[in-house]
Amino acid sequence: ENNCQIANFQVKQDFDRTRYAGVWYAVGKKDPEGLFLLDNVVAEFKVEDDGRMTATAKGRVIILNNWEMCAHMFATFEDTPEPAKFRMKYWGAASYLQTGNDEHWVIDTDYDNYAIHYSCRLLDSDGTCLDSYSFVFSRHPTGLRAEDQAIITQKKNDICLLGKYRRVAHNGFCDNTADLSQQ
Ligand code: AZE
Repeated sequence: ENNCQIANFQVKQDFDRTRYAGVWYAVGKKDPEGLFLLDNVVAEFKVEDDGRMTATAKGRVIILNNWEMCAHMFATFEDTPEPAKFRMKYWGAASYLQTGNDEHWVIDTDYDNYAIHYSCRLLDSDGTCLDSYSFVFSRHPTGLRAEDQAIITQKKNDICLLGKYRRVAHNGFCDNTADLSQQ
């Protein structure tokens, strides 16, 4: 039973951050209000020596005055009592990029092929979300495997965002900057 109250959204059970680590290509996204990553979004998650999760991400953005650039972002994750739910503090390599403190929920992943993430920025008084974003990630830059597509469609429906996603293009726009793994 799901009435779109985010407290009822199921997240990945027994989430394993070590298996989640590594490079993920965004292949689909649902945008929040305001400025956001446009396309060419690639994230790399790590588990630090102290066990905390961190990430870097790149993606094409258009900032003030129609300036198109590749945003290079950093994030640290604060654990919560639920292993698949984090608070993500993030900031840009350049000061004119976005900073924030967002939820980061791993709705589902098989670790080897797909993941779907969810973030609610603004909760309504009835427990539904007024401003959310979500990424569908793949280990493969070419997209999801056919066998994973049905799972992702079901999960989009479960988080009340079915039909709200768009495909994320990868055309090399962010490929010429420093390797993500060196950050
Ligand atoms: C996410 C997961 C990996 C780490 C980070 C992520 C989100 C980044 C943004 C960046 C926005 C930048 C903008 C710049 C002008 C979820 C991919 C940091 C939301 C809008």
